[in-house]
Parts: sequence; C-alpha cells; structure tokens
Amino acid sequence: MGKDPEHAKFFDWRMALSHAIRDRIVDRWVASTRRTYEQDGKRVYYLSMEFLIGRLLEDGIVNLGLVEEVGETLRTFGIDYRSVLEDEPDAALGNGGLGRLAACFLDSLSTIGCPAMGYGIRYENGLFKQSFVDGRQVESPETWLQEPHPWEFGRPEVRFTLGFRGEVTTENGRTVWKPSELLQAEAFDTPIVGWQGRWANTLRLWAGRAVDPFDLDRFNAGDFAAAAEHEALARTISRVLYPEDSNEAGKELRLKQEFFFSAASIRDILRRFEGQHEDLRALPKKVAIQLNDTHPAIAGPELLRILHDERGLSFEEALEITHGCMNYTNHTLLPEALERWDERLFGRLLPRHLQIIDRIDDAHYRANPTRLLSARSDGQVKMGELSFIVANKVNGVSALHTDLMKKTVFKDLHGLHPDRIVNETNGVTPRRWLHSCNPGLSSLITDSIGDGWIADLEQLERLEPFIGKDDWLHRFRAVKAENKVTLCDYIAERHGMRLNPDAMFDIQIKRIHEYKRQHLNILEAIAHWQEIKDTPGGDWVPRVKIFAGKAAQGYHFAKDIIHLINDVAKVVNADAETRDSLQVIFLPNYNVTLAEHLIPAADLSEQISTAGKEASGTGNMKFALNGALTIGTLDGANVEIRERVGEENFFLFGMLADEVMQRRMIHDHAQQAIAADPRLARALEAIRSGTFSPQDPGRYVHIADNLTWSDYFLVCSDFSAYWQAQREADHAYRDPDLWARKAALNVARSGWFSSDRTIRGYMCDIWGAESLLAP
Ligand code: 26Q
Repeated sequence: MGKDPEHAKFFDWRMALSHAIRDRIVDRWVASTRRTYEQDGKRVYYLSMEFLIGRLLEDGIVNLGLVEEVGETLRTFGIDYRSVLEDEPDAALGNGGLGRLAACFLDSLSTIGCPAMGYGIRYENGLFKQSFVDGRQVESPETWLQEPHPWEFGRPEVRFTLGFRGEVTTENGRTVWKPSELLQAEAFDTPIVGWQGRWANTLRLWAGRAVDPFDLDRFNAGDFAAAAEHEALARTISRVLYPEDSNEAGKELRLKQEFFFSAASIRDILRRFEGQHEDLRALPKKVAIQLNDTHPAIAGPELLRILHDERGLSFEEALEITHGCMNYTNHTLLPEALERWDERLFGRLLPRHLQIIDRIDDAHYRANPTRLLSARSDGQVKMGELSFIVANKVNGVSALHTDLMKKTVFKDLHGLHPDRIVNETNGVTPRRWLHSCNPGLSSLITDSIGDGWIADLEQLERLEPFIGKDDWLHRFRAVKAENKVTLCDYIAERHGMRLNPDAMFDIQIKRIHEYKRQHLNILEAIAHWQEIKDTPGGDWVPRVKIFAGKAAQGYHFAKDIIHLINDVAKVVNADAETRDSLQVIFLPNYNVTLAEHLIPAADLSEQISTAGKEASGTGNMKFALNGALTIGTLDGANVEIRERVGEENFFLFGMLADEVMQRRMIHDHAQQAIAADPRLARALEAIRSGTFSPQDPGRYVHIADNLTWSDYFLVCSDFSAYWQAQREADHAYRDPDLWARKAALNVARSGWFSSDRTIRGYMCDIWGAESLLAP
C-alpha cells in the first residue's frame, strides 16, 4: 500500500489483505476458466438486475482455508482480524430476497463446480442508506465505489455498443434496426470462489460508458461542460439501483437498464459461443440462460432479433433456439409487482423488439389456437407472459408458490404447457449463513460430526443423536447465549441501548411491506405491553423485539409503520414498569452484514406474512439453520421448513392461503375480528389515540383506520391466533432445555435448505448442466 505499518489505517490493512487473498483466488479462477473452455460443456448464465453480495473478504479467506494464517499474520502486526473485516463496505447491489438469492446461487455454483457466469449491472450507488430522524426513515445515497474496490477487474477491452430508439427499415429483404441513441457497456469481473477454492466462476457487471466520451469540437469551441455531457448521460444508466422491490411506476430509465444489461450479456454469450462453434443451432446444447424474474426478460427478444435479423436464421428457427436456451424464475404473485410496460414507451425505446414480441405472440397463437394468451395486450407489454412463452422451463421458488402459480397468474398458460412449470425451493449458502456468521455454532457442529457439512449440509442430521445428551445441549445453549451477549455489545456500542441478554430475542428483519405484516408484530407488542402494565409484578417471560428493514422511498404506509415501531419503542423502553419484561428496538440500515450479526443471536424468527403472499422467504431458512424457532404462517417456504423441522418445533398460526381468499369475501372481516378480541381492540385504540405520539396524537389514526376499515392483509383476522402462538412461545421458553432441544432440532433438520441443493435441482431439472469437479 506504499505506507509504513505505523501509519497504516484499517483501510490500508484491509486493502493489503484483500490483494493478498485476491492473488490466491486468481490462480483458481484462471484454472477454472481454462477447464471450462477445454471441456466445452454446457454453461449457465444467470441474468439478474440484482446481486446482493455483502462483503467479500471473509468469503475469500474462509473458502481458501486461510482463517488461522490470516489471523496470525495480522497479530504479528498487532492488528485485530475482525476490525479489518468490519472495515469493508457491503456491496449492496440489490433490494432484498431476490438479489440475495442470486448471491447465494453464485456461491453454490462455484462450490459445486458448475461452469457459470452471473450477469448484472455495476451500480455506482447501491441500495440507499437508511437512518432515522425523529423515528422517521431518511434515505441517503450509498457510495460503495468511492473507495477502491479490490475485488473487481475492469475489462476495458470487453465492450459492446448498444442502442435505443431510431428506425426499423428493410435492407435486401432483412429487417434492420438503426438505433439513434448509442452507448457502450463495459465489463467488470469479480471472481466468485467456492468452498475450499476448488472452483471459481465470474460475476460480470456492466457499466454504462459513452461511445464518444469527449466531444472535442465542443471542447475547442469553449463549451467545456457540454463536451463531457455524453459521458455523463451514458453513465447514468448504471448509476443507481431502483429501490422499489415491487414495480409501480413504469420508469423509462428502468427499462433502459433492463435492456442495457440484457443486451450486453446476450452479445457476450454469443461472442463466446461463436468463438468455439460454427452452428448456431447448437446454442441450446451449450448455453442455459436463467432469467431472475422478468427484469431481464428482454434478453429473449434480443437473442431472437440477433439470430433472425443479424445472423439470418428464419424466425421460426430463431425462436426455437431462443426457447431452448431461456428459463424464467418467478418470485411473486402480487399483481402490482408483475412487470408491465406501456406499449408506447416500450415501442419508442425498442421499436424492433415490440414487433418481435408480436411475432412471438403470433407464433404462440398459431401453435396453440385454443385461446388468446399474449404478451402484448391492453396497450401493455406483459413481461410475465412474455417470459413464460419464451422460456423452456418456468420455476417457482417454494412448493406452495409454484402450486399457486399454476392456479392463479399462469393458470391458462399452464393449461397449454403443463410440463413447463417446475419447483425449485430456494436455499441459502451455509458458508456465509452458518459457518462464517456463527463461528461458535460452526465449531460445535464440526467438533461433533466433522466439517463435511459445510459443503454437504444434509449431514447436519447426524447431530440428532447428540441432542439427547445433556453436556452437548449445554454447549449448544452456551453458544446461543454467547452470541446474544456479542449482539448486545454490538448494539450498545453502536446505538447506545443495553438489551437484556437473558430475554427471548425475537427478530423480524426484511423489507417493510404490508404483506409481511411488521404491523401485526408491533400490534402484538403493544397488546403485550398493556397486559404487562395490568400486572407489573407478574411472572413474564422477558422479550427483546428487534426489527430492521428498509421501506421503498415512495411507499408511505411502509414508512409510517417504521415510524410507529420507533415511537412504540420510545414509549415502551422508557417505561420503568415494563422494561425488565419488554424492550423494542428498530435497528437502522439493515443490510447483509447486519443480518450476519443478528441471525446467530435469534431465539424467535418472525415469518408472519399473509398466507399466499410471500413467494418463499429465505431469511426464514437462515434463522432455522442458526437455531431459532419460527413463529409463522403457512406461507412460502415456511410450509417446507415446518414439514422438515417438525410441527412441534414451529409456532404455527393463522389462516391458510385459500382461507385468506375466503375471508376477504366477508366485507367486515376486520371489525368482526376486533369485536371478538378485546386485546386487539385496546392495542388499536392506543395507536389511534396517540399513546405513542403524545405531541402529535393524530399521527397514526390512518393506520388504525386502515386496519379497521380495509385491512387487505388480514392483520386483524390473524391477530388472536398470533397472540396465542406468542404465548405458546413464552411457555416453551420457560423451559430452557426444552427450548434448546427444539432449537437444536431446527439446526439438525435444516440441511435441505442449502442453496447447493437448490442449484443441483436447477442443474438437473432446468439447465442440463454438469459439475466439472472430480467428485
Ligand atoms: C421491478 C420493476 C421495476 C422496479 C422494481 C422491480 C422489482 C425489483 C425487485 C420487483 C421485485 C423485486 C424483488 C423481489 C423479491 O425480492 N422477491 C423475493 O424473492 C425471494 C427470492 O425468491 C423470495 O424468497 C421472496 O419471497 C420474494 O418476496
């Protein structure tokens, strides 16, 4: 780093260490790439608008097996290893579950040795930073690239020129699109190394650049600002991650981002293929493309356009090849989150693609003339339908979600193509989400069954015989207790609040959404607080309720829920009567790193979405794997978690997905529920009357009104059952051995939720890809 150790900051140590680790990764990376070329098997391309990576240094150290060596080396300089790791900013190139899933998949693809590449956007500003001012969310830009990023390799020679708008004409019988607005995509590569460094794949992120970065004529004419204007405009395309995780506004820049990275990736894939092969008809044998939701759906029409317009294949042949390569993962059934574009906006930006989409619709109709199911209708381009029609396989992300896809959004298309929809239940990488984030539990597991579980998580079931042994269970309890103390110290240091480490740590961390029902959780906390105040000396099971999560900037109701929770926390934490029994805290700026701190310390995992709304959830898996019990509805992957860990080790409550649909037919469902449960009525009244906002008593009237008069997500209707489940959790927590046994069974039986299992499923059911590692 060009510095004397005496003057080096943590930043310098981190950079020096990162470069040392990076050197060791590069060897494996080059070897993997070479092997991939030699074998010439099928390659997998994972196209995603989001990769929520978090930090990378610890990943590299852990995967190369250098933890001891690095620790010792730093010690000789008098430098603390953890402090160096903590200096790294998160790569927050995603909003939540979908982006984090992509990051876990990269880790598993490399661990398994599947030749694969992730494609995305190199956002200069990742997901906004969240802070609170008087309890309200305030956003500020995230600037992870302001300091040098040691993990990426710029590839200025890998560039593609792309265009928007312009004319579609015919030349010698071929259709030609002449875009009028050009820009370039420049590649930046990050190696993703797998467990034990046996394989490394590439994450390739595209950055926007001007075709002609500097206008010399304008410069010479003295207009210096205008001379650089091109470059500034081109760079805006990869400037910022859209912070909405459900699509509302059909923003032009968003569609441009989608086309930008999809088109650059398709060209890169074709260039690589054509470097090794002659016949484009072999493409489906060599290339599997996975669309992470509909955000890269335009990759389908773009591939088709190149094959037909530029390479001269017939439309039918081009469509067949495209269909043979493309697959689509659906992550939501919420109607407002299904991507749709106004056809005028779409046609202005991508005139040729609109024509191609019409031809896809025509071809689909001719092959299936029974019904009209088109990607373009009602003046809109429907990206879900487009993706379904183009894709070879379409998958849901949990058993329940896949089933509901067949019955709801894709009912008619599923009728036409009954073999197209498959299920691949999500998973999480055990390297980050157990081994690295929870070293205490990781060591206990390895002491008990060896370290084979890290790359073969179902080995965790071999823990079951240990759970009956008192001394083992005591060690298990001690690990959790220690993790809780560590978290208490972390929170005290950063947020000035001392939590009671003996209390049950009850944690809900995820994006703030009405369907995820953080307001159900805080309502129960209010009712619980009121009940404690009724009998202050009572024998209560102490609770610490921890919340964290960001709300989309324009989602006002979600922001009001954050404000409410912060206001409730203020009142409750200041209450001397209740403070030994109940504490509430909302931690700011939830991100991957904060999750790594929180999850190992959790006793209770809140997974309380309205049934039928959460496609899968993946936080639920991380908690179970780290020995938290779930309180949850039968939604998303909760269903499969409960099946595996055992119903007696899961606090189930609430309506089922079909009961939810029934209940909504009752026009006064909320009032009925409120009338039937005095605790709910009293908690709502406290919100309505300003108990938590005494200086501004009307602040939360609209929340109480919404819950009373509309309550689309059935918070009131599920309240009593939720309350009951919480009391069952209290009851179980009173018996520490019983609780520890249940928690340990959650760990032992969660091995199936490894993203290694998920990726093997994709390889076998969807991609037809094989590992290039010796078994
Ligand atoms: C689309 C268009 C315009 C602007 C934004 C968007 C957009 C961006 C992000 C729409 C959706 C998302 C993210 C969705 C998401 O994270 N879904 C979650 O995916 C997880 C992985 O499968 C599941 O576990 C969660 O249940 C699901 O909510």
